[in-house]
Amino acid sequence: MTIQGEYEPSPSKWVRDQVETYERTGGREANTLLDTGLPIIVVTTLGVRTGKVRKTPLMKVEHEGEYALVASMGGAPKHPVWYFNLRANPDAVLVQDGPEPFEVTVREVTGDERAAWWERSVAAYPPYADYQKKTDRVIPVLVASRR
Ligand code: F42
Repeated sequence: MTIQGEYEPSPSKWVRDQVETYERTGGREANTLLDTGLPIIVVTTLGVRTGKVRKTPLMKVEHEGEYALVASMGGAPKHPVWYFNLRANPDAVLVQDGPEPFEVTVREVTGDERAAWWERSVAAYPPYADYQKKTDRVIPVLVASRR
């Protein structure tokens, strides 16, 4: 399963290396955030300006077969760029959680639905709560569902 476009690896070396190892081993290696032991997924998006294929590791927040994608970027003041890629191209997205990527459709959640997913996100990765305290922006939560 692919998305049409040229793959442009992340400019950040640790992120690029994580994606490379995760893909090469079908998720058997590089499947946690650094040494936290907490699982990650790899999300493929299409660049909103370049049309290039981008691959972004995110924490795994799974519930009944759907996944939350939390645009936290460590509580930085700005949204990560992949968030805009997803908003612009919500149907050109893959999630890899194990050996093979699969197609998903992505939507941003709000209100009670966001609150429920936020609770699940913090349960999966408690530092998200600290990231929200660090920043004035409301951290976007998107939900990826299999197509
Ligand atoms: N980030 C999170 O926000 N949430 C997480 O849960 C999370 C978990 C995580 C786990 C493991 C890990 O290795 C990394 C993790 N990260 C997490 C970090 C995440 O993988 C991203 O590195 C981070 O969120 C920053 O995302 P970013 O998309 O802002 O990345 C920047 C550095 C980047 O790649 N920039 C590219 C560049 O060349 O500078 C551009 C990428 C791009 O998509 N460009 C678009 C295009 O059209 O191609 C648009 C460009 C534009 O300017 O409009």
